[in-house]
Amino acid sequence: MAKDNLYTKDSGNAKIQDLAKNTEQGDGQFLTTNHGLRINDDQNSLKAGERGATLLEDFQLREKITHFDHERIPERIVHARGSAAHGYFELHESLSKYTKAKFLQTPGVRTPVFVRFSTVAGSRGSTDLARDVRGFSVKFYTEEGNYDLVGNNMPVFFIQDAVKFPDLVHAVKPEPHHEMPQAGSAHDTFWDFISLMPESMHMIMWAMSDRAIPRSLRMMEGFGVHTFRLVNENNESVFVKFHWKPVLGVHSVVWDEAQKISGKDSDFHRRDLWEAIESGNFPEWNFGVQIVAEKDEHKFEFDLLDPTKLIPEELVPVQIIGKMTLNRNPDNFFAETEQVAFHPGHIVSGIDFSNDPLLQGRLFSYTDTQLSRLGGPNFHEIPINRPIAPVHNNQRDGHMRQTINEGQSSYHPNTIGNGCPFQAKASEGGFVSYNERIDARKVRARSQSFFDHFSQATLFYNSQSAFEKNHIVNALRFELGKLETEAIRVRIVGMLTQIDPTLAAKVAKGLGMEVPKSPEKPMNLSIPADGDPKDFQPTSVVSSLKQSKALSMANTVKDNIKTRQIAILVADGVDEASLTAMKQALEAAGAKAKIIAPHLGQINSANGKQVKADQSFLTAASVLFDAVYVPDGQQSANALQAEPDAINFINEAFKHCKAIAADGAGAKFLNATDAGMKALGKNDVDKSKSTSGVLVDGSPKSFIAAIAQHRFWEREKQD
Ligand code: HDE
Repeated sequence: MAKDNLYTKDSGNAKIQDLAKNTEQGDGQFLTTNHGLRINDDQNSLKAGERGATLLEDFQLREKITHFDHERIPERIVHARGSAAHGYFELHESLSKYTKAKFLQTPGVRTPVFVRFSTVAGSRGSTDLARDVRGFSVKFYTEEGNYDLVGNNMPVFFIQDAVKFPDLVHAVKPEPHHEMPQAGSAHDTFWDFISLMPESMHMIMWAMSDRAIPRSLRMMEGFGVHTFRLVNENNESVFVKFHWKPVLGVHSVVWDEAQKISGKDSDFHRRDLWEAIESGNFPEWNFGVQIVAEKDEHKFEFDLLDPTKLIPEELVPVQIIGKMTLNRNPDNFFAETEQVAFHPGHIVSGIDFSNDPLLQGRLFSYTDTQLSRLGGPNFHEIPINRPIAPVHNNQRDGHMRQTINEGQSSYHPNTIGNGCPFQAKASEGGFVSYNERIDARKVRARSQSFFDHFSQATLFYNSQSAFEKNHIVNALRFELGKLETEAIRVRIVGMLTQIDPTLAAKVAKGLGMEVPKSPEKPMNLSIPADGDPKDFQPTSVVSSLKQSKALSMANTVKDNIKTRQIAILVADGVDEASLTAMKQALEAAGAKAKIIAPHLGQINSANGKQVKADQSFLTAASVLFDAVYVPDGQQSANALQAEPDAINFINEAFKHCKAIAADGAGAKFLNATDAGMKALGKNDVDKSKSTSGVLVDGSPKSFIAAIAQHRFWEREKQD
């Protein structure tokens, strides 16, 4: 492929398809063995007579079963459960002032990407709705090689040093003696570890917030987490943090809902991503950077190298420089989503690492893990991992080598191969590490500037709206409530006092315990054998910034209902006009409306027209929808009133603070539900503009405005 074609407007994933794919389609083809022999009978094994034993000679059977026996590869140690999609990144603002990375130079240029989202703790088949951090990995197939931005949906991490990662992961994974619980942090080993790691407290605030239970993978932020470096043509460097901001806003479900979704549809996020792309609703994120000049490295109250800290947007604004769009689902889950191998060390000239000790450790781990997961050193040759930039080097052989290297020389320097492949000068795109000055002693130690473990946890908590704070309190009560060891609860509540005394008091109240008067100093438990305890105490820093708007989801985008799933509850006798008017209005606004009825098939409307049910009450559930509408039609309303599942549908939608609308007799049915009694009985339904999110005037306009609000948290009991 001509190099100059790569960066035209219409370049994109078609190019990846050409270069990296090795597809197989059986359409119109004969069935064959792996060696190309046409198969005549794939229904019966070869036997000594119709009722006789199977013959060892049956090479066809043996090949098929052998391949099947080896179909599984080790799942990822962490981030095993994932979903992915193809797309492109389009640059809007040149970053040439800061970086020489080619894909960040020219506005309008599109770079193909493959993006994998994941949960961390669960196994491959675990639920999407676990309370967990989400991985947000982006592989940019740039002209200069693959660049992987392997981030999360939370901007900080639990630990400061890579050496603690195996401990953290062992603690959160199912407990080793009985392998429980799956994909959950609400158990003793996780909180035992956390109770001894005060540095985790900021991340714990994020993990206990609604960020850990996203409404959709398309509605999560993404963060590079670590501070990285950008390096320009003149070898000048700045520090940078990377951000992905979803165009649809950041939205979450509530914990009760998350647990129910896990039962009703444990593929909820995977399905949502897949269906959005299939229906042409391409997920989009704006890409932003926070730039810090090298001279400003030490001007903050925290250390830029500490991955338990974020840079508040009030201090350094996020500059949006481009947009990512996901527009194609993978063709094959295993070949692409499972075999993709990300690595923070896959970088391109113009981007470099900082000395964040967590990042430094990651630079070792990711190649190492692929060796056991993908079986050998040639995983870069798997189609999804192949760069679109040409690969030439003297690496040879190994398991499953695909490339047939020609020629006599496989070493450098050489004369036999005319010195090829040869090294590239920096001006030719050769990677040169940033020339950072280092003057240091070799020590096993942590910088004092990493010892503030609470100020940003407090900043995060104080930046939350009342309902978000409430959710954090409840999440902590839930998680700690599941513990069997009382002493762990005491230590955690002790640590919470250092974040916010009210938070600690509320959590303690829910657990039926006292806030400890003089909390244990947990760091004493994890100092080196001959360390001095006083050197390891968390230092007390009070953040000058009291609140940061960007940290609260209450301030997110709430201006549209695109891709929202709306349930319309109907039964025989429904008023067809009342149903159709709302359905059309919702769909015109970009939502997906589904008709739910007591049974599948056709429903007879009051005017005799038939309406097709999309789902029955058996297969549908309120937790799988964003809002619910009950159209007019007396007979339909009566039938729904006699249907416990329909009543439950409304009650759950109400409990989960969703918009509910009804028209005519539909409103009478609402009255029969607890939700309707509460909302309507209080008489707080203003016909044009409801603050409770329960609307009974059948107006599509008000319903659409209500759905766009995402949830009506005012309904929740505040503690
Ligand atoms: Fe990872 N991490 N990680 N991690 N990580 C892996 O690599 C590791 C960390 C992240 O969709 C593994 O291929 C260490 C932070 C994502 O395929 C493994 C440390 C962040 C994914 C690994 C960290 C991440 C991984 C497992 C501490 C956010 C999924 C399978 C030093 C910035 C990538 C694999 C995908 C996967 C190691 C910490 C993000 C074992 C040692 C911090 C999104 O190599």
